[in-house]
Amino acid sequence: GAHKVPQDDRDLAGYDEEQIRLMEEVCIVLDENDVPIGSASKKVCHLMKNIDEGLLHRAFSVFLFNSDNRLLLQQRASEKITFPDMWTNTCCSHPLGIPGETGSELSEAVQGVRRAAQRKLDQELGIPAKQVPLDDFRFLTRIHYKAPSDGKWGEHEIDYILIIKADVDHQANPNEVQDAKYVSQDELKSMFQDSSLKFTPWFKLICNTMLFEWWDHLDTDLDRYTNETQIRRM
Ligand code: DMA
Ligand code: MN
Repeated sequence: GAHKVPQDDRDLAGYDEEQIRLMEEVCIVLDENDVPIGSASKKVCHLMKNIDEGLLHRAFSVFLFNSDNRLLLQQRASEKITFPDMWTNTCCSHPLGIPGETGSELSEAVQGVRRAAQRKLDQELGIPAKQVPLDDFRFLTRIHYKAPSDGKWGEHEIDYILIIKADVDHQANPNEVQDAKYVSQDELKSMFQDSSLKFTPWFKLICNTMLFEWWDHLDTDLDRYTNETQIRRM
């Protein structure tokens, strides 16, 4: 039979070996209401030809603030297949179609993305799990968005937004992250003025709509923004 091995995959030829391997991860395929309807590889979920046919998957975005309310940003590695070299929020990825990370009830799904967030903060940034306890991740809302990367690849996700306040140790995994830094609101706004810097589309979307309002309310009444049940279509 015509069994395809990943190394012979023409969609992935020329990319970093580790990032090619990660394209075999199993993502959660959704309907428009965030109900899981199946699973597909990370590769299949991020090919624009599939996205153009409506394929949608579950994701998360973490915004980690230290005790001075500075936000940890990362610059994606050049090895990333989608959105390489761009500055973005602390950590983004996908809950996998495995026990503990998936679910159809909102509370179960949130718990699943918390586990995935803890897993990826360690894998991308070397942040020990015990410094980011599951219960400390606050779920804000879900964003349904679509964004092309380079023509061949892109995103089409329902993205769970998580905020955590924690003072952490971090050491970037260079295959994922080429730079990381904490910024104040003013420092982030001046980064946006620097035309030599590129930002991911989902980070820009969240910054242009909700981030600075949440940021202003971190220590006072963030509760009024948490556990939103409506999916924001953007
Ligand atoms: C995917 O992020 C998730 C969002 C919200 C865009 P990513 O491309 O960084 O995923 P991964 O780290 O798993 O490659
Ligand atoms: Mn994705």
